[in-house]
Order: sequence, then C-alpha cells, then structure tokens
Amino acid sequence: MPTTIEQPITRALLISIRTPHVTTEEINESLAELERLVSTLGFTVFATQTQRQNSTKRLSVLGSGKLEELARMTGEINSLDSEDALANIDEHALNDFLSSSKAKSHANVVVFDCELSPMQLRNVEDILGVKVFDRTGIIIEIFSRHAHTRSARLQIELARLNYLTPRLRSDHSGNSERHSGRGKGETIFAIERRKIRDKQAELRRELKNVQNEMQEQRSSRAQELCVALVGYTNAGKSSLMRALTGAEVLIEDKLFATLDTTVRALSPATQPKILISDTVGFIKKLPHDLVPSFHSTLEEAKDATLLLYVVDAADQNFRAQLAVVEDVLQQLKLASTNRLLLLNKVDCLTPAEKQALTLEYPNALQICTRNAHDIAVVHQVIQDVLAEQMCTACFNIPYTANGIMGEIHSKMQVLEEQYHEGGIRVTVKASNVALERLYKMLQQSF
Ligand SMILES: Nc1nc2c(ncn2[C@@H]2O[C@H](COP(=O)(O)OP(=O)(O)OP(=O)(O)O)[C@@H](O)[C@H]2O)c(=O)[nH]1
Ligand SMILES: [Mg+2]
Repeated sequence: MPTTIEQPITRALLISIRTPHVTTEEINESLAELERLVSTLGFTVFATQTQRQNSTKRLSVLGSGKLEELARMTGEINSLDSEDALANIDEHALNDFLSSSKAKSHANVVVFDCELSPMQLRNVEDILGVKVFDRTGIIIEIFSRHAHTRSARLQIELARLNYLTPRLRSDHSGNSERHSGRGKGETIFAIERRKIRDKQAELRRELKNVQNEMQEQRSSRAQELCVALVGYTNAGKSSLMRALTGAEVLIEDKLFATLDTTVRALSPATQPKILISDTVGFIKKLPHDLVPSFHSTLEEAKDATLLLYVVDAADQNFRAQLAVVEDVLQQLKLASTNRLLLLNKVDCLTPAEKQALTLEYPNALQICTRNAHDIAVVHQVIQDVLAEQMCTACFNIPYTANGIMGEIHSKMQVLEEQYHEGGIRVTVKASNVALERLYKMLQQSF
C-alpha cells in the first residue's frame, strides 16, 4: 500500500490554506491540532506555512511561487543552485554535503490541513517530490494504528481502502498490460483496484457479522444502567474511566488513544450495577470516510441513560471542542439524553480561572481525574442522577419463584425486604426497563 509511513525521523512541513471567512484564530487552532495529530504519528514538525487562497479546490492547490518555496524546503529544488558558489568544492565533498544537508535540513513529508482530492495530492507530490498527506490521510493513519478490536479494525480498514483507492497511483504507468484470466488488456493497476473492491466487499460482510454479535451483546445489557463518557479527543475520558472503574484502559497524551469502546462496572460497586463506557474521542473536521465508523463506535452511547461530557478545561479551545461534541451528538440523535458536564484538568487552572468557569457553567462539575475526592463526587453524582430516573415499586415474591431475588439484587436497589408466610415483600427502586422485565418474570413464574 503506498501510504505506509516509514520510520525513522519524519520531518513534516505543515501547510494551511487560508480561505476567506476563516479567521486567523481558527487557522492557528486547527494548525495546533494538526501538529498534535502528526506528533501522535511520531512525526516532528519541520515548519509551518500558511497561504491565502480563494478556495482549497485549485488543482495545483497553491500558487507557483509558494510551491517553489516549498519545493526548496523538501529539497526538490536545490537552494544552493548558484553554481558559482560551489565551483571550488570538490565533487566528493559536494555530494557528501548535499546528502547530509538533504537528510537533515529538508522536510520529507508535507501535510495539508484540509482535504485534498486525489488529483490535487498527485499534483503537489509531483512538484514537491515527497509524500504528501492531507488531514484525512493523517487521521486515517492514526485510526488504523490505534484500532484494536475486530470491529474497530474492520471499520478502519474499510475507511482506509475507501480513502486510498482513488489515490492509488498507477505507478505501472497503465501500460503494463497483463493477459490475465479477467481478459486481455487488463492493466496491473486495474487488477489492483479490482482486488481492493473484492477486499472491501469481504470486509463489509465480516463487519455486518461482527455488528450483529455486538448488537446481541448490547441487548443483553438493555436493562442495565449505562453511563457513557463522551468528549473531544484527549479530554481525559479514559483517565476518568480508569478512576471510576479500575479498568486498565489506555491513557496517553495522544489524539485518538482510544478507538475501541470499553464497558466496565462502576467501582466501588453500586446496587443496581452501573456500567460505564469509554468511547472514541471527537475531532473537528472528521474525515468524511470515517464518519460511519466513528458513529458506530458510539453505538454504546445510544443505550446510555446518562452522558458524561468530559472537557479539557485547561485547553483554551475547549468551548469550540464542546460545540463539536454537541454537533455530533445531535447527528446521533443523542442531544436529549441526560447529561452532565465535567470540566476536567482543573488542576492546571488558577483559582480565578476556576471561579470564572463556575460562573460560566454553574451546573458543571470541576474535576481532576487524579484527585480521589473529585472521583468520589463524580461517583456519587452518577448515582444521584440515575436515582432520579428510577421509580419505586413493591412486589410480593413467592418463595417458590426461582432466580427472581437474584435478578432484583443485581438490577435494582432494594429499599426494604419483609419476610411473610407467603413470600418476601420487597420495595425496590429501579429503572422502568428493569421493573417491566421483573413484572414479566413474575407473571411467567406463576
Ligand atoms: N493535568 C491533568 N491531566 C489529565 C487529567 N486527566 C487526564 N489527563 C491527561 O490527559 C491526557 C489524555 O488523557 P486520556 O484519558 O487518554 O484522554 P481521552 O479523552 O481518553 O483521549 P482519547 O482516547 O485520545 O480520545 C493524558 O496525558 C492524561 O494523563 C487531569 O485531571 N489533569
Ligand atoms: Mg481514551
């Protein structure tokens, strides 16, 4: 596959195209995020360049002067073209000098902070002489490195193939015809494309099976109380997940550290049991190809009774990030689910900043995932919010009804238990779904 990123040191030249209606602030925020994305892949940032353009649709992407300037930075055009300056250096020394200077003082990858068409990518690659990525390519690369579960891997592989197929370069120049079984004249390039299409069909079939299995798992949890952690990438969702459940989830100062949803019970254990799920982080300008896979990794949040919005309050762009989260949750029709805003990383804020946030977000909790007291507060608030949504009911359970008391203790909060001749009279607090299920079980047991 042509887009495999090679080690060692990749020096990335980041380019932003400033179109009308985009503010300098937005450009800088987006570039700062791109910087974090490329460093998540292990690239170092060689330089950052911005150019004004009316749109990002121009076939050569940038103006010829700018492209020439960039080609010098990638070493495609030698900046020491003044032959006079080199006239007195012997050829051996000159070669050594050029190769070492090319190795160290040039960018070997160019990354655009926008989406480019396959044709645009090809054009700039030809001019700059190095691998060119757009923002989508970078995010897809991160996703494919970080996906671990079968479902996440299948989804990313599909998105990756969708992205790469139109970008495949016919390096065989389209002339190398092969008389293959599929008919005379089919080029190697066409064969590669066909193989990719077959692979995509196979992945879709496999994904369908995995999704059916996951749906079954989710329906078996339907009566449980679920809380989903949602939020922008790097906000601290996995850190909170670990603190609330003890789950050994991956925590990293990287974007998209988590791509697979993890579900664990809240700990110390509650009655009824409360499940917490850690989900994929959100990002601005999510590549179009990744939207379906991103949405399906958020399926878990659809069953949640409560959404915890985790926000990195120490990030000065957190308001814009919160807007992205809102937007995606609206698309997923989750905007009306009960929610609690958690302003995380307040250990990085001054008392005055915290005070200002209290005024701005009076209903939010300010927390630090490393602070045991804050975690205990979140633990309690989760129980309180869920308790508000539960109803109280009273049942007479005959001693002969097998398994019902077990069901009650695992799914409900028992407020009172009285033993009578005919059975146990229990007063419980539980979700409507759990209560309905219990009614049905009781009817069947008579
Ligand atoms: N200062 C500070 N850092 C925190 C806090 N909580 C988490 N972090 C750090 O923030 C970074 C990201 O944390 P994660 O828990 O991996 O974030 P995430 O939201 O799961 O990120 P993705 O999985 O990439 O979406 C890590 O370096 C954590 O150590 C906190 O309360 N204070
Ligand atoms: Mg995470």
